[in-house]
Amino acid sequence: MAIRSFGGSLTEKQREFYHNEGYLILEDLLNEEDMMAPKEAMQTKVQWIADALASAGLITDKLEHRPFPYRLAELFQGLTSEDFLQFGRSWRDRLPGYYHLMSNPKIVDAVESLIGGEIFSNPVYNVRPKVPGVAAGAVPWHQDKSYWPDANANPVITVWLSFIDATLENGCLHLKPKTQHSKVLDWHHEKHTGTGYTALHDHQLGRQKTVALPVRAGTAILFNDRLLHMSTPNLSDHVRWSVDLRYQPTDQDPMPQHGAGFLVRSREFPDRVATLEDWMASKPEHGSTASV
Ligand SMILES: O=C(O)CCC(=O)C(=O)O
Repeated sequence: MAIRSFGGSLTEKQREFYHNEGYLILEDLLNEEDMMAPKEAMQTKVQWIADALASAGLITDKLEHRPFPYRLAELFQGLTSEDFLQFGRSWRDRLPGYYHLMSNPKIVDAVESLIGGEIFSNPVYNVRPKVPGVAAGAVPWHQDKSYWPDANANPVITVWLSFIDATLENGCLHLKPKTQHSKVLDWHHEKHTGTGYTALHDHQLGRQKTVALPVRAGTAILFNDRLLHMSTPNLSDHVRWSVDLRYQPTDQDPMPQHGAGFLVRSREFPDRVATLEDWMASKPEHGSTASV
């Protein structure tokens, strides 16, 4: 099948790989400067958590001087998974650093190559602090589509980004190439992590081989929302920080039941692209009065 050609930053070969395999790795897509604002947002949240743990009498030292990969892990040493989960297994705070990440032209240019220049940033994004010892860090086999089965949005592209080196030890992403054409499989909610992830049984996974994807910090992994994927537990002494973002064409279901997404690029109506202020106010477009 001929693959429709759009602009953007991907080569023909990369687009072909994505369409054939269902995923694509963009090594070192982001540099330190690109990662600075989102990391600041993550650190803001870690500070809120440290303050909350101290106020609750669960810790006495907020570990303010510990480095980014270690601080959150060490704050929860000796505490329980429930203590951790009260802050959410993944985060979606309206902090400016996340808008800057979602709007980063390096990311949006790559997405444009796959879906064209009218791009909506889907409300479902997750900042994932995978903390050692917290069962919810390991994500069971699933298709992202199981989280929005009724949404008339296709394609939805996940852009998964590592903020520290993701390794086999700290629980990198694993996926099954070429499974993107499968139907949405019957999923269930797992019961052992405390978060009710959507999950598939082993017998539903088919014969396609599993590929583990250890990647350096700053790398992006793009994949389709029907592709089977999972991640393993964090067996290291630090947090495996990642963010997964999602994008789709603007003529698709914006999924307001999941929150407010925003117009991140429009070649046709560039003035309507949501500004930081719009996003902070949950406005999907600039100048629009609609709020979701
Ligand atoms: O980051 C992980 O460990 C899992 C990510 C994932 O399942 C997703 O982005 O859909």
